[in-house]
Amino acid sequence: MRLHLIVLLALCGTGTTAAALSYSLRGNWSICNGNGSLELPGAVPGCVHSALFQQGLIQDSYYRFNDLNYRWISLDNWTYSKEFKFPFAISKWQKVNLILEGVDTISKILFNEVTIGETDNMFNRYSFDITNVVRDVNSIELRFQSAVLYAAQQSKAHTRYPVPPDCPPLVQKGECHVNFVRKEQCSFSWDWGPSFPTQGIWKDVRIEAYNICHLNYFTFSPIYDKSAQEWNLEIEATFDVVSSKPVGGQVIVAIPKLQTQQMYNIELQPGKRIVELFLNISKNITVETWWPHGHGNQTGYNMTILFELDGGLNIEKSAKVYFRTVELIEEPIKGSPGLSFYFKINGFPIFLKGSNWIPADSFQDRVTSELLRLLLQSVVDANMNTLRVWGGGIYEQDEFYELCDELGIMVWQDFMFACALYPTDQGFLDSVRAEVAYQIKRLKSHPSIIIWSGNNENEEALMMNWYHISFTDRPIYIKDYVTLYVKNIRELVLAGDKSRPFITSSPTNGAETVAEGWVSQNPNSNYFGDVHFYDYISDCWNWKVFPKARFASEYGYQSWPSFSTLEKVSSTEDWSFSSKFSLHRQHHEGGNKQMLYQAGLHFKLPKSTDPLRTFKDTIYLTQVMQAQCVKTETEFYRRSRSEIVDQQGHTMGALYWQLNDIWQAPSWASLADHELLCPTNYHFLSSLKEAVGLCKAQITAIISQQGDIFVFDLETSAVAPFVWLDVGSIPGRFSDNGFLMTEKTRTILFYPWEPTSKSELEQSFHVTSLTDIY
Ligand code: BMA
Repeated sequence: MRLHLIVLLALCGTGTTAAALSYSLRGNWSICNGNGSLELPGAVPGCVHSALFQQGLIQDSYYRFNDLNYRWISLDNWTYSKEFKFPFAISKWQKVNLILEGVDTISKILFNEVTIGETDNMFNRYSFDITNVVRDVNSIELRFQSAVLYAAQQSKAHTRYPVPPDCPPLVQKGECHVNFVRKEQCSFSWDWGPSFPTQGIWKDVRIEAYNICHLNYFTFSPIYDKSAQEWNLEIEATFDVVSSKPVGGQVIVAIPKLQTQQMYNIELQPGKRIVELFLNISKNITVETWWPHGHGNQTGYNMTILFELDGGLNIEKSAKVYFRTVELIEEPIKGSPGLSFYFKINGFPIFLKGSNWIPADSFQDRVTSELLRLLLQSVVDANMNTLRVWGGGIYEQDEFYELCDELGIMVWQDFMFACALYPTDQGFLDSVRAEVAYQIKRLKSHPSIIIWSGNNENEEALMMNWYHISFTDRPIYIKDYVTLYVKNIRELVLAGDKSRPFITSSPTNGAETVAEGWVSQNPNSNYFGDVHFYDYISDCWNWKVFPKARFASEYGYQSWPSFSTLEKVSSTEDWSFSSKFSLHRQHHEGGNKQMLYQAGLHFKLPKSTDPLRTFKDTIYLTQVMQAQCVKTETEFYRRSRSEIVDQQGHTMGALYWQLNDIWQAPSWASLADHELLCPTNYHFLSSLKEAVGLCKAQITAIISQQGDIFVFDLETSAVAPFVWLDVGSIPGRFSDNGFLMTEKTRTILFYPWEPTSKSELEQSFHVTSLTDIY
């Protein structure tokens, strides 16, 4: 048996006994369903769906209609259990805690058959004191309740007034009352995603045992003192002191590259204790600041903190510290009413260009480090500098933010509330408060996060009356809104993190929203704050339809994913635009029609005699349409940076909806592969459906290999608009794609994400251009 045991750095200098140990409970657990008819092994971290799949008890959940076929999984109540031996003599430990970094979501926890606690929030970290129940041989059980059933119960119990929406639109085929449970909101379905409200232990689980005292957390914030022109570091360490007497000692903080070392004397009284340290970096030392991608380096400094405490107890921690300032500037603009809304990083105004991030999979155990790295590397390769972690998903894993720090990606971090009103009864608020306090602590040391935002679109939902609330009832909901986002979340942010701004919602009017009592008459105003803008009816080639807003934090158009992506989750009878499958996967009302309508404004719609050809061509055309629309709109926002026209403009951010997909279905997701900092542009003299003289282009490619990169030497027999290169399911990135080929030859590079060969690429290679349809 492999012993998952880490003796922490806290060692007694003289004796042989460790002062703290961490024993991992990751790995194999047993899982069983409510009536005991199904028993199977399951991995932790993991979830029920993944366990069932790994045991061959279900197919791929994303295959065809399996989101509906497997609804029973989320409606059942599952139990996770494990037996294990405690590796050391229990009597040696003053305190033993069970630590759960993430439980999804509603569970009762039994340790040696004693109930030790409950969980109701997948975004919270739980610590339960098991000192009095732990034995040499132990059993642990997490009895889950279906989050769907729990949400229904909670909503039913909320009798004073309804908290809408009750259910998602029918087209989403989702579950109801997600706003009553602190779980990934899109796991009950979204307009681009399936309903898989799974259950499980989705993060680390371990036992921590210690004597004397234990360091629970350690966070830090670099703060720039403008008047003194120097950097300081505010460090906070939270201890659990189990010794009956005060514990004294010294702390030594060192950042060698900044020639900084400081020593502090501390004395910790018994109980939960917070130590606050203030480290000054001499202004004679040059501190290199952290910059967003494209604006400078992402310099970070290694820091160590050593606590030398009574009884020879030494605790050492290390971290990377980055120095940067961020300001949200809301000031009058000459020639335009309202206020600006832009970010200054290290004192410099920066245009935020990027996209919106959603969870990368319905089942987080499938989101690997490699996947995160590939996606985030693609973000910087495409010259973006910002991602918004959208409020309907999850607070991402640590690695996501570490990569954003490293790559220079600024993060707009929503709190996880989206497109709904929320209850504010005490139980709900307590759970949210614990979640928010924990997430601030976990995330605040990351320089990449430049703003906290209270929610996604809830101010708009309330003020634009999405849920048809009568005028007389509205004050109840406004009160709830202010209670949740202002009196609780904002208050916790202000107390816990002074190093970045907070806004209550997105979209919001910023300072104007505050002035109007935290809810604006029109949160989507072009004169204040940020806007979300969607218009599927107007012609997207006409830039006049776009808002000249201060900041566009969401906008976009749907497309279908490539045929090679769909092929894996469908069967032959699904391969037409009007198939049951094509309707089923579309979760946005009227989405398929809207795409064809928008494409039809400028392109001839495919009508081959071969139905499969028509399907593939239609998919291709929706992608061309999406690329053109997003390009036109993005370029409009970039242009609006330096203009005030009709009293509107000075746009300082464009984040399109959305970067990534959760499953293989139509959505707003796209990732453009372009290495140039600005686009090579062209002007079409007419819509392409009216173009004359286009003839079928025969495009060939000679593929060669140069190290890890593959070179595609293309040759065309005619002018070819929107040349799309496809290598099927081989993951990787082309240096350019979807381009206009006016020259006879062109060289494109392919960067594979996994090892592949020239012959594999040759076999999978497929090229399409608009002339194939015409
Ligand atoms: C906005 C987002 C998402 C949604 C998208 C597309 O409302 O915040 O809720 O998926 O538009 O409809």
